[in-house]
Amino acid sequence: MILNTELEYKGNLFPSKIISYQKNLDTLSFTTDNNVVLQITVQRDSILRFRYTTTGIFEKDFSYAITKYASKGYNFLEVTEDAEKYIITTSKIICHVAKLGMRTSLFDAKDNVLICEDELGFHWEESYELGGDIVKMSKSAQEGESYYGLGDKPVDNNLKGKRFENWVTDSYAYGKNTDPIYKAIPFYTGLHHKKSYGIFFDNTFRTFFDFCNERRNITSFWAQGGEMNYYFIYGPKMSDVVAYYTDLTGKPHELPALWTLGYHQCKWSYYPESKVKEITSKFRELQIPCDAIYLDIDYMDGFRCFTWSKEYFPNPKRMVKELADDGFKTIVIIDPGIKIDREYSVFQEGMEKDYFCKRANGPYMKGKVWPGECYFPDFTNPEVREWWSNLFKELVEDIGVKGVWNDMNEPAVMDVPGKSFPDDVRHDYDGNQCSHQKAHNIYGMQMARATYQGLKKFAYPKRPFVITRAAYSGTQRYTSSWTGDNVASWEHLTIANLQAQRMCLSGFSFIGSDIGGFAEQPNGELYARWIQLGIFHPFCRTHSSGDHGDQEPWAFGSNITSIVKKFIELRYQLLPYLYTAFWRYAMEGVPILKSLVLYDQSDAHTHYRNDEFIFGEKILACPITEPNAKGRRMYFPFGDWYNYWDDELIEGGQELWVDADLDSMPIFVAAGAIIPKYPIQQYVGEKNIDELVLDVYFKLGEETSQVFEDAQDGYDYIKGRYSLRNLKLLGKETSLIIQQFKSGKYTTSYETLKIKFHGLPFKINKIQIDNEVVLFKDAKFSGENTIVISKEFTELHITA
Ligand code: MIG
Repeated sequence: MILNTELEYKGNLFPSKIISYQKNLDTLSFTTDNNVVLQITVQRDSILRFRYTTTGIFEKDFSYAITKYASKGYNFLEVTEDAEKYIITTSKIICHVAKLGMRTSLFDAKDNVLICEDELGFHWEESYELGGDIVKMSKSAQEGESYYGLGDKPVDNNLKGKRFENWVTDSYAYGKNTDPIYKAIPFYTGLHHKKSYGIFFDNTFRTFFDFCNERRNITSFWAQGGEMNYYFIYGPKMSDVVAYYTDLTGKPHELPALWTLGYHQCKWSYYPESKVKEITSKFRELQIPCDAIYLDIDYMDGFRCFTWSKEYFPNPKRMVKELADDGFKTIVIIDPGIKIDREYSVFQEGMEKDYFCKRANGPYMKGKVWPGECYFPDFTNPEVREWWSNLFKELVEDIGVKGVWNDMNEPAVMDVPGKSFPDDVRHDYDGNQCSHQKAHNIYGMQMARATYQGLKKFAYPKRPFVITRAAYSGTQRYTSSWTGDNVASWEHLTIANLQAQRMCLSGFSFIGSDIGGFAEQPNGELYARWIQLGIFHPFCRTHSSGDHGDQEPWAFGSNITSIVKKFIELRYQLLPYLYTAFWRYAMEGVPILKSLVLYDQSDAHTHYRNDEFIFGEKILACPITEPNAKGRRMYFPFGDWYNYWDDELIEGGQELWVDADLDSMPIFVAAGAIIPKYPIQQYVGEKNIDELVLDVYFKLGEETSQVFEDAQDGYDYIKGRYSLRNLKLLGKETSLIIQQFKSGKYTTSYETLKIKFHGLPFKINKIQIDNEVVLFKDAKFSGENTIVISKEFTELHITA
């Protein structure tokens, strides 16, 4: 008898010849004679979904990433064939599917330029260990192609030449190029011949992306299980690709309360209560604006979630109220690990209701985290999410906590290989039971989602606020995020900049880093430089591990304190500008930070830039990321730019030296921009806004700007109670016209606009509003290039 226990190695397997084709409304199916089916679904004219199975049968179609609000529908669809291929045409894309081998090529429908083309195309390897297939896709890189995106990768903007893995991982003190780290966002954009497209590989298993690393002209992606299931998204503008991806995986379900865009102060940990109060009082004493104060794990009783340490926080409700009276919102951390403790109600309930994750053969998934041995709720079960959301009732409704910070939700487990659950742990996956291999990358997302549901319920009628560390595509619908345990080093300041830009390009704009660094301690110079970058990040929070000394704005001497104060004040002045950018992100998926390549992809100089970025629509910022710098060189994208500090005009399309001592940083405003500003407040809502400042930057020609305002919290804006000013500027040699188109039913608290002109090439001789001449004294014009006019104006006309 011959015994053979060696596995037969079949290697890569390929689709053979297409033998049948079917069209069912928006879905086209192609079947090969070796039983591979390719389903192409037309999501929109510019989005095609490609789904493959090797068994003739597809899994149940389920995705945590795709939102039910995603736009669907197309204007045009035609399928034809010739001897070699099928040809699918929408109004934006032409797709060829080869009859032999099933390879696809995608073209711009307008000019027939080849955008994206299979090399080997779809292929697979059978996986004896895991069952199913390792699914693979390879594409030919086009000439001069660059790649961007992939979530939180701490690498240079352009991904070309690198290989990555997506497996959500607790990564204390990660460094440049560490991979993978906390997030799995399997979405990238490609750019060549000035045209951009995106690929979203919606597969939650461990996935890999190779951008011309293994083979010089080949880009590939693959997963350790599940289906080859990806969306091809065509621009050709990269900003549209990102907006379409964000539409598909979801925009934030509501605008953030304005205060969440203020400055946040955090540390591991501020306790007891007296320490918290000492910190908050110091902010007010020094008049450094701050809206939120954080309680890290030590506020709890033995790290039991939803409890308080009686010793450190004897009366949380009173404390939270007192902090609120002083303008501080209290935010608390909540981890997934539930302490094994029969006296602890959350543990009891989780046991009674069978809500904790289990191993393949039945035992609970036991793991050590801060509380000691813990069990972990299966957040992939909708009933568990509902239960979890209700646990926030007391914290939010009764005690008055305003935000919840989800940490360790990769999930992180201490002292075990892989620092997480083993692969065999079972998950409900919303009724699609599976192992941790499939659920790992979305576990943290589902925890954040359940937390969000709780906040939404109990903070009502105010808006929810959640922060998460782990994320998968689509998590941006529920929560903000930070970049995890970084380090107080100059290199990490660069990394924070790259990560925030990359997250914005990956559909997740509500992002920030631990300002100053989590591990180790920055010196004052590094801290000041980091604050300068941090005020341009949508989420703006100082956080540190605390074991290396203090990291508050005043911890580095009075010189640094005043620099930090100045920049946090600038953040507060720019709140209406940032809020407007956030509104555009939440409505249209426009990223809040734009890497230069996303801002102007037609300029090849932008393809490898890392440091400069556009904040909102009109502000160009570039952090100083080296010690002892008196300035730096930076690239100016095309257009004219005003230096924010002295209004000097700079012509774009070149690299220049910019002075920036420690009390300054390179900030520029696009010519023609109208930037709204609020007065400096110690916290959002401290002052009644009784005048809106509009900084108007002259341009020869036309430009439009927007200002979006509402009640700053609550849901009335959804019912139309917002104020949107569309402002159109038209500059000529001797005149400037600003037209205002207003919409929305919200009445702003102020009656007047204070307009400050920058770079006016002429002396104001005449002011007209809505075709009537206005006296200088009525417009409070005193020669300073500042006038005050009614907020209701429709046309302002100033002339030499
Ligand atoms: O094992 O809660 O990233 O922000 O301060 C460390 C303590 C757990 C990691 C988080 C960090 C937080 C810390 N946490």
